[in-house]
Order: sequence, then structure tokens, then C-alpha cells
Amino acid sequence: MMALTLPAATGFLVSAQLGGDRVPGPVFATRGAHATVAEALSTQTLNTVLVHAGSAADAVARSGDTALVLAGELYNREELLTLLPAGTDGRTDAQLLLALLGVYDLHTFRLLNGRFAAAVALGDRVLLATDHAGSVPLYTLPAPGRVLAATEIKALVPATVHSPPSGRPVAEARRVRRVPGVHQVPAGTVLELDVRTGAATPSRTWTPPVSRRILPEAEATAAVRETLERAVMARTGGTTPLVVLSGGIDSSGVAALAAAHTDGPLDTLSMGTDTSDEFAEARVVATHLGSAHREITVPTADLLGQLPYAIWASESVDPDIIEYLLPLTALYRALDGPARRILTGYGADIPLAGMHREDRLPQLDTAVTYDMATFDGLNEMTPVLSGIQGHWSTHPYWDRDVLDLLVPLEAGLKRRHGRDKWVLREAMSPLLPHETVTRPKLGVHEGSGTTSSFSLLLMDAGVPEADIHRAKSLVVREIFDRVVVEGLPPAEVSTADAVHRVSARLKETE
Ligand code: AMP
Ligand code: PCX
Ligand code: MG
Repeated sequence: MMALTLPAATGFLVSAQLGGDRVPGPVFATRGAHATVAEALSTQTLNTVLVHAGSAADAVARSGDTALVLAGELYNREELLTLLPAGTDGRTDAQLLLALLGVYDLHTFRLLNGRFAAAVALGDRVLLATDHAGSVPLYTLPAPGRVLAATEIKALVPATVHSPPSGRPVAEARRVRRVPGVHQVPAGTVLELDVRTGAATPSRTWTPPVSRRILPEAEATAAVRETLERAVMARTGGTTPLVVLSGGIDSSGVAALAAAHTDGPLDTLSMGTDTSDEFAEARVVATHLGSAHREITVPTADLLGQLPYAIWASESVDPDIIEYLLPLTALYRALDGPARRILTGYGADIPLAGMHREDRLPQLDTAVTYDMATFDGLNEMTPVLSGIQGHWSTHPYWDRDVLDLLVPLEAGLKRRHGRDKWVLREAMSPLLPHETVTRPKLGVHEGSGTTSSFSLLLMDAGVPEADIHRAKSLVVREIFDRVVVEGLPPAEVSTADAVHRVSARLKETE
């Protein structure tokens, strides 16, 4: 549980079926041991392959005609335990979830603050649930008599190859590119399926707030400080976390709060390339907090060579998102040694419109509204990114309570006195050096030079400047088709080849 470095399971493939067949051989990018578990219920059998770091049994729970598997973790355990009779066995998150299901059935998922994907077999029903943000991606291939679900697309691909086209349409769920029948369970959703027919009904368990809240400055900053502090504490538990630190306000704020709740020095890690880094800015924070700090430099040429790993891990086809995730992929891949619990500042810029670089408030709120309505399916928060190296990452700014506070703050608290992310900067100012608090925002894709190197690579291959964004999108799709759809290992897929194929294709259609 929380004292452990990793959750009991970090991924799964499940097959809920009327018969008792075995699950197809699983393929995951997430690194870990595999454990096979079978739970035979009155009408269906739940066959599971778990990816885990040594405590697989804790990821499964069974009582009567209900069995469940959980990848990930819950952050409001204490609150949830108050809903159950004293003495309820809620030792593991899976047991706690099982006990809640007995009381609230599928509405249980409206109560949870966590980072998880869950599959439940219950009578002749199957429930597939994501956390509020869909931060652990979950996919399904439902068919009459058998519902498959997995935390990675590639784990479901073999089943689509052997029995096409077995899947049923799933209302409101996004289809996966070039993998027939496979759908992504939306963020903040529980899908209820009938195992006999494979028919699915979605229920939303969380939506981003759309109204805006007016608060006095002092009240707003105190609430931000408190809520974020709770989110950081719930994510660190008894272990010394590692914070991936850019030296910007987002990750520095997380590091400062984590340092305040860790015995001994915190671990911090920064990444740069040979063309660009933020090492000096991160060092200011590391020195201030007394953290055990490391710097990793990745050659720019290697960085783009790792594109297949970023796409293999995130299973995302959005070229902008892939640019944010690429430097982080390189960072995690360079992080050898034992499995770590990693905290990031990722996502703070979405509810606070940190990427919005102008003063006008209506435009700022348009950006918040748009980004909060479109994050689903991008997989930018996926734990698989660090999971390919055996680590577990978690993002305090996308804690459910933090989002429920930050999103609705009226725009004037987000940009104020000429500052972006004002309310956060003000909340963190007692904990950080002045220069960190006032430092302007630099995106990870900018600080690492990723965007410019990727553009340069395409221009060198003859892509005209006007076509760069479209070409990036085509390169990402091309690589997705190799590493996800065809299942090639990322080490066997070349970014340069993909770039040349795309460049040639663009020339043909000129
Ligand atoms: P950003 O909002 O662009 O700063 O990036 C999102 C998160 O990624 C940050 O809050 C950090 O946790 C992490 N990050 C970004 N850049 C770096 C870097 N150069 N080294 C380590 N971590 C980083
Ligand atoms: N970020 C952002 C998130 C990027 C935008 N995502 C979205 N609109 N769904 C963050 O950390 O908040 C950077 C680099 O900034 C990545
Ligand atoms: Mg940020």
C-alpha cells in the first residue's frame, strides 16, 4: 500500500467470460513480473494477468459473486474508510474498493480520488472504470460471452488478430486507430457491460467543473497550498520520493511540499540535452530544499531516436503531446536502479492556463475550458511512461481535489498582477526562492529543445516549413502503427526511417 514504492499492480489484462478459456499471451510496455489469477464466479470467470512489483495478490479482491482487479492506487483511503462499518477489511486498495462496491455498486467510482484502472466481475456484469482523469488508460474489446480489457492497447491486439471483428460498438468511447473493435474507456467513466451480450452502458463519475468560483486572494492561496499539500502527502506515504524537477513553479512547488513531508533529503532529478537545459534553475531549487540532486544529459540526436519508446509507452497519436512526453521518456529511461515513486509537476498548466501567454482573461478561460474538455484520450498522464523502466509516476496537480479547486477559480486569480499562474506562485512563495516563484514558464518541450530538434529533423529531410506540424503528426502515426498495432519492439523501429517515409509521401502528394 502507501508505504510501498509501487502500487500492488501497475497494469493488467483481464478476460471476463462465460466459458473458462485462458487469457491471450499478454504484451506490456510496463516493466514488471507477471502473475496469472483466475476467479470463477457463478456465471463468469475472471482471468487476469497482472503486471506487478512483488505484491500481485494485493491487487485482486474477491467476495461472493464479485471479483475485482486494480492497477494503481487510491488517494482518499481515510475518507473512504469512514463510509464502511468499523472493522471492515480495507487493508489493500482492492479490498477497500470491494467493500465499497457492496454498498454503492457502480456509484463507488464517483467516490474515489485516485490514479487507477479497475475491472470488476459482478454476477453477469462487468464494470470497467477509470479514475476521474483517465490517468491510467484502459481499453476494452467487448464481445458476446467475453469481455477483454487491458491497460495497454498492445495487450489486446493479439485477440483482435485471431478473431476479427469480434468487438461490439461502445457508445461514447473512442475507437483505437487501426485496432478493430478496441475502444478506450473514457476518463471519469465506469462502463457497465453485460457479459452475455457484450453490450456496454457508460456512466460518468467525474466531469471538469464548468462554473467559476470567486474567492478573496488570501483564501484562494491558502486553499491551493492546503489542497496541493494533501495531494503530495497522499502520493508520498512512507517512502522518499523522487521529484522530476525542471525548476519551474509547478515541479518546484511539488518538490517543496514533498521535502516538507519527507524524513531526510528528497531526491530530485533534472534532464537536459546538449542543446538546451534548465539545470541552473533547477539547481537553485535543489540547493534551497537540500535535495540529493542529479542531472542527466541526453544527446539531442538520441532524444529523437527515442520517439518509438514515447509512442510505445503512451500509445498516443497526438504530436504535441508526444513532444512533451519525449524528454520525460528519455529521462525515465536513463533512470537506472531500483523502482522509484516519482512525483511530477505535470498538468498544472492545464487548469491554470500556464501555456497561455497573454493578459486577457476571456482568452485565458477559453484555454482552460478547451483544455479541460479535450484532455481525454491523449494519455499524457500515463504511468507507462516511467513504467517502461519499472518506475511509478504520479501527478499531484491532477489529484481530483486539486482539479476541483483549481479549474473553477475565476480567471483573475490565475493571471494577476502581470503574472501567470498567480495563485499557485503566491501559494508556494513561502517555500521557494524568490527567483523560482517569479520565473516565467518554459514548457518541457522548449526547455529540452525537443520541438525545435524535431522540426529541424523534418526540414533536413526536405519537409517545407508550412508542413512541419502535419509531418510530425504523420511520423507519430507511422511509428504508432509499428510499435502498437504491429507490436514491433521500439528498439527495432527507427525515427529516421519514419521521417523519410513521411517526407517521401508528402512529396508525392504535392
Ligand atoms: P512543464 O510543465 O513543461 O515544466 O513539464 C511538466 C513536468 O515535467 C514538470 O513539472 C516536471 O515535473 C517535468 N519536467 C519538465 N522539464 C523537466 C526537466 N528538464 N527535467 C526534469 N523534469 C522535467
Ligand atoms: N505541459 C502541460 C500540459 C500540456 C497540455 N496538455 C493539454 N492541453 N492536454 C502541463 O504540464 O500542464 C507543459 C508541457 O507545459 C506539458
Ligand atoms: Mg508545468
